[in-house]
Amino acid sequence: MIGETRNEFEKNQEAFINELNGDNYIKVPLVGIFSAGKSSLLNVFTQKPNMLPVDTAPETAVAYELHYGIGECVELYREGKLIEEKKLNDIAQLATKPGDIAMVYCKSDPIRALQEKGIILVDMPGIGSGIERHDAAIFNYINRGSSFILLVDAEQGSLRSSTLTFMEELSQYNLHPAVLVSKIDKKPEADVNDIVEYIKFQLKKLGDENPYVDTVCAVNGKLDGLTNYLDSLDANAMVVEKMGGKLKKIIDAIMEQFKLRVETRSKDIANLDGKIKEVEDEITNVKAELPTNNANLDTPEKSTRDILEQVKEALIAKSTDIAQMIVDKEDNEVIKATIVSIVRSQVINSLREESEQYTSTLGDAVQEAVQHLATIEVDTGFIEDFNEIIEAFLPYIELLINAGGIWGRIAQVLLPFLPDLLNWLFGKSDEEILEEVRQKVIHKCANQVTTGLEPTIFKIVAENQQRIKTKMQEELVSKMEKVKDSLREKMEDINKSKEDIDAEISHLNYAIDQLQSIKESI
Ligand SMILES: Nc1nc2c(ncn2[C@@H]2O[C@H](COP(=O)(O)OP(=O)(O)OP(=O)(O)O)[C@@H](O)[C@H]2O)c(=O)[nH]1
Ligand SMILES: [Mg+2]
Repeated sequence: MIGETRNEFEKNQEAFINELNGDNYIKVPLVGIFSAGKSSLLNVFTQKPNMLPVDTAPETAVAYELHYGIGECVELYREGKLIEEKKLNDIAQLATKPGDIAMVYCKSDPIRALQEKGIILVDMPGIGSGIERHDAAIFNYINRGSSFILLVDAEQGSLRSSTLTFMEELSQYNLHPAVLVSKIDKKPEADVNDIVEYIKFQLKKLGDENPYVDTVCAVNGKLDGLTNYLDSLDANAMVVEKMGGKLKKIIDAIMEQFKLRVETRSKDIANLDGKIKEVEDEITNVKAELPTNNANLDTPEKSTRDILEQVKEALIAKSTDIAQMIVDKEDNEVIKATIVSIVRSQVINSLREESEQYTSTLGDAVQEAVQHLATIEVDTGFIEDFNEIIEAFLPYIELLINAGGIWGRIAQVLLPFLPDLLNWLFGKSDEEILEEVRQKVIHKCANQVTTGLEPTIFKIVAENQQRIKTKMQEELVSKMEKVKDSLREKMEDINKSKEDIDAEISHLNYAIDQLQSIKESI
């Protein structure tokens, strides 16, 4: 490797190895409405009856990752930094804040066995246990593509809309949770079977072709639904898939450069000096400004309007469900959690779409603009793979969302309006009530929520567009540097014998073949 390729490889290699040496466990968060029995189930699974706090009131406040450790303790992390440590027995005394992660080190053999398989279970705050708590915790795991387990309380009879909405949200991110029906001691077996079938039907409707639905019971120690699912997870294969893809990209970048060098050295190029100078000038120009041929790009204002319109439509589409929850006098926190779930999944998907659209429009424009450059004569393909640019944006909105407290603000908008509704429902028919509440949801909730979101969405969109531009600029400069490296190498050929040049070219070709076979073996 030479020049820019070597620099790039060294950077990529370091990042890759750091990631490989880092936390490569598959995290499996247990989610579900508050009081569904998540912590109770884990207390039975770990064979540590009183380890995790359990109650009928919303109890679990942050994510608890269950690790094996002989010196039993719990460490509280905030934004990746350790801020507090306690004995495991004092777990309930941690001064937690929404979004914190608690690492629990417990002397539990089932946890050790799971960890050796590469899996870490995570106890999560319940849906409806407070917007900030639940959402900050959930977001930490959604982004990392974890496998979720959704606990559904058998006592509820069927799926509540809050649980359904959350299931829908996960499916929008292509995450298909395994569902476990809990507290089955409270229902006759026939009812439990009906619930299982109904949930399977719901999951299939959401695009999960082969849904995993089973039952558990903390009270009777019935764990096979949980253990069978955990046995079915191949953590190693999941890591290989994720890291293998990254390794292939690193290898591709090297191969691409070797091929370019072979090509450059194998053909006659007139006026090499002039060509190198030309490429250098082009690099300077691209560094100063990305050539875009007046692309018809959406302004941040226009993108923000589009996204908010889609959020509003999503809320309107769900307005009957929300109205039904209000009429049924469901817990306010649960209603808010449902609305936030609808808004969040729409915001994320719309932002992703806008990001893809912006990247491809800008990419096409840049490609067109650089067609006539001397550099591109040698190197035809420019940024074939937009995926990396788009992928990079998810962690970025996570930062903004967590920092901006966006979901808390949505909740503030909803707070004053929900209790109000119940006062004027008296004396009307069910249909009338539902329709009136639905209209209120549309007018108050959809409008206010989207207005409240506007500044944050605008900020994300504007920064994201800038990020895409910068990234594309860097990519283009890097491509041009590689062309320059290969032209320089060709310059040196003037002082070499034909045999030496042929030998070096065949060496490069050999390396290309080797890299190809390594790639195929991953
Ligand atoms: N009958 C019965 N009750 C259960 C079972 N599992 C849990 N419970 C009870 O349900 C209540 C809530 O249990 P938790 O384990 O705190 O529920 P959770 O899902 O962790 O709740 P949050 O942390 O608040 O989201 C407690 O009073 C438990 O005793 C079960 O299998 N059967
Ligand atoms: Mg709990």
